[in-house]
Amino acid sequence: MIVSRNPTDLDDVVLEVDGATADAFADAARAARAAQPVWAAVPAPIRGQAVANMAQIVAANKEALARLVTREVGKPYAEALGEVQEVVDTAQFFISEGRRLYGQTVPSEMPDKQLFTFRQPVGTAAIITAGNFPVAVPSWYIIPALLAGNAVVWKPAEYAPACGDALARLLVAAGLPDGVLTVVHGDGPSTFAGLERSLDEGLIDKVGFTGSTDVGREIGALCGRHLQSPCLELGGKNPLVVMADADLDLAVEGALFSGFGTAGQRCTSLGTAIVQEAVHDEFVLRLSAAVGRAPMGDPTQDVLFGPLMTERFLERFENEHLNLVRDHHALHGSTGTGRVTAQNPRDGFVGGDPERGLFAHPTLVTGVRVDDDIANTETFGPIVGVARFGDWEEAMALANGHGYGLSSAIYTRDAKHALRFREQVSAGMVSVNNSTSGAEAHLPFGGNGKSGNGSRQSGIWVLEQFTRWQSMNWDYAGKLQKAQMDVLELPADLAFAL
Ligand code: UN1
Repeated sequence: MIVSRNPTDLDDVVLEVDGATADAFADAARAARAAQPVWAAVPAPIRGQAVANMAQIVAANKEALARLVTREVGKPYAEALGEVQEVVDTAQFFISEGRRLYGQTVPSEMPDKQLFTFRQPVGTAAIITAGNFPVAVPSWYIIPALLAGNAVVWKPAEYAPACGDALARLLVAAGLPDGVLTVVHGDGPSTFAGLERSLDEGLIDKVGFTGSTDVGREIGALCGRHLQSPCLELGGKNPLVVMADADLDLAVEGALFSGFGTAGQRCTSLGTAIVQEAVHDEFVLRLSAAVGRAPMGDPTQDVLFGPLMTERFLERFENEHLNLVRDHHALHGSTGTGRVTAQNPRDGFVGGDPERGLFAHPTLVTGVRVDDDIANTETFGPIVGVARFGDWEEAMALANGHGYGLSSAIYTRDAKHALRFREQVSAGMVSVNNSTSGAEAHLPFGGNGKSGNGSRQSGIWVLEQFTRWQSMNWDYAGKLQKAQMDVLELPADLAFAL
């Protein structure tokens, strides 16, 4: 049984649902496999019309869906509204892609022969998503996959099943035939077993996964054994470099939002602020004051961040991530560390009794060095490191040394620093004078190294994940023309004897 609870008030059970067995997962994949050709036969502009309906239906249910996001994962309501809007934006982008999905005409090396390319749907996609963006990130996969003529089996996070059901209901209501989009709930092990069984039986053609690097590795290995390349969107240790010439208040604001917004539970959340010597102490002073003042608490009110999403995240925050703090570090930012309780209160906590929920003090850790565990571990919670640097090489070592490569930011007034940073940073996404988080729905999203396998979501780029190129040649010469034959004789005076 999967029980989803409101992380602001654990007595509030949002949904109880039976978890699917591996067999049930494979059954859903089989049904999707059967439904897919029917859907693929619908002309792409008409599939685009279904996506237009999705945009309208989700927009019409925006507040209700956002309230559910806030209730189920504790995301502040204003952010939850933005998240639902991102689903609408994604749908709006793909409506007209139904009228494009362009292929190409390509010149042939033969006379009387023409060459073409077509985008073909991949087939059946299994999408497995995290709960920190319980509707927006799933929509980044599901909407383009459907538009391109695929069928989808979606496994939402086990701590956000109600958001999963709600979004799927809205999308299906847009006019999808039965079996084209199915939600399967399950825990990690049964989902993995179901995926393995479905791949073994040839029922799944593409896997999309957003989650941890460790699980991504296992999914990558499983897909690799089946000669498939999944779309993997994994963790990050996103750097934010502050140059001495930066607008310091802007940098502080960006660090506060990307470090502690969503309680640090974004794959694009700030990992380490990397601050040039000359402004380091002033930056720390201003950022710790800002963290100290930041409103946290009840996510239905006007707060920077609410609770951690599940007990598992709070437990890891307290027992693993806070344990990365060493003697040479100093802590700032709150009136305590760890869980917010009556004995360990947060000054200015917004809302009722924090002990009813899963609230954690925001923690700023200064004195971080390049080899520290905290500089190299994704922490996925309200904890941010600060490191100081002297020269550029030191800054880049801190920015890239951890081996992740998702998002990054630099604050500077000098174009040459910004451009050099873009060139040298390992991240797939770079912000200049903006926070590490806050991707837009139509710009490529994805990472390198431990953050993914180079796949990209969003905009036209995600179509590479959910379509395959098919090429066609059409010969009307009426006789066999052989390609790859040496048709042009070199003039004799160009033929050297080597
Ligand atoms: C994620 O945390 O998995 O860039 C995605 C952002 C969001 C997406 C984050 N729009 O912060």
